[in-house]
Parts: sequence; C-alpha cells; structure tokens
Amino acid sequence: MTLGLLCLGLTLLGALQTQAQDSSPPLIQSPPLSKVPLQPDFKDEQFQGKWYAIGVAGNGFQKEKERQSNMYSDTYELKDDHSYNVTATLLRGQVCDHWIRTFVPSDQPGHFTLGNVPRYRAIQSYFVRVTATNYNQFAIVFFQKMSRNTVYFKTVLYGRTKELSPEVRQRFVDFAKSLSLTDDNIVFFEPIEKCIDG
Ligand code: DBH
Repeated sequence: MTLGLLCLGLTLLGALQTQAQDSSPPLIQSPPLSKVPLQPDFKDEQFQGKWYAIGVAGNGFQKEKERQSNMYSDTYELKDDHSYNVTATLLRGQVCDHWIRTFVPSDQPGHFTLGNVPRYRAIQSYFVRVTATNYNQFAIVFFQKMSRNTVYFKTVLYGRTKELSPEVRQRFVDFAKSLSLTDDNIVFFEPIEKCIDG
C-alpha cells in the first residue's frame, strides 16, 4: 500500500516535470482591437503599391528563431470593390514565392478582414488595422489572427524603401512595447535584393 502510493507519487512527479520542460512561456495576450490605434482619415488609394517589410514584432515571434530572416515585400492593389489584393513576395531558399491574400474593408477605414477565410485551414478569424502611415515613407500595421483557439498578433513596420530613419524604427519599437511585447519579440529583417527588387 505504502509502496503503491510512493510509486504513484513518483510517477506524478515525473509527469509534472515533463510538462514543465515541454511547455513554452505563456503567450502575451493580444490587446482588444478597439485599443489598437487606427490611422485617422485612412486613404486606401494612397496606401496602394509596394511596401518592404522592415521589421515584425508579435507574440509568436522570438528574435533567436528569426535571426537573419530575409526582408519580404507586400504589394497592395485596390480592386473595384475597394478590397485589396495583397501579394507577398518572399525568397524561400533559392526561389521567389508569391502569395496572394484579399483584405476586405470593414466598418472603419483602415480596418480590414481577411477575405475567403475558409480557404485557410486552421484560421478562425483574421483582422488587419493600419495603425499609422504617412503613405510615402512608412506604415505600421497590426494583424491579429485566431488559429486553433489561440489569438496571435503581430505588427509589421513597412517602408517604401528598405531603410527607414532611426526615429521611425524607434516609433515602431515603442508601439510594439505598448502592446506588452519585449525586445525579444521584435525582429528586423535582413535587406536583400533577390525577388523583392524591381
Ligand atoms: O499573418 C500571419 O500569419 C500572422 C498574423 C498575426 C501571424 O503569423 C501572427 C500574428 O503571428
């Protein structure tokens, strides 16, 4: 009897230990969308065109794992119904990958949902909010997706050029930290030429 309890106790202890080793730190919670700033008087026509992704920060990102990630580009094209076709262009190994999504305008200018969500297995909801932009130099965009009942969020710093001023980069870092993210969640990409030029 006593031996039995001892065995049970040791087994439970072992299980707890394994669990502690397996589990990653808890995810930083997404702010409610209503708390995420929105670019006032958003102009969808001016926002069109090619943006370089200069950096990303989010609760699913860790600097260590993203070390030396390549810069990619997102090209926004307005359709007649004022949705955007967004083409991501990225270098994967030695090949250029293109990936098209649709952002459908929502109740407020600058706020979008992902079109055709059922096409993306595992995605339950997806929102995009243009937090700040001056259209001709930089943009800070907030993305939130729910996948497998978990809410992930990220913010991307876009540039019309591959370099941005230290002030704009700092503004992005400050914004990320206002979302409870830490330096470890903020990644700046390696500028490249392949695929994203031209
Ligand atoms: O677009 C995404 O894949 C995405 C959006 C919000 C993402 O990878 C994330 C948060 O971590």
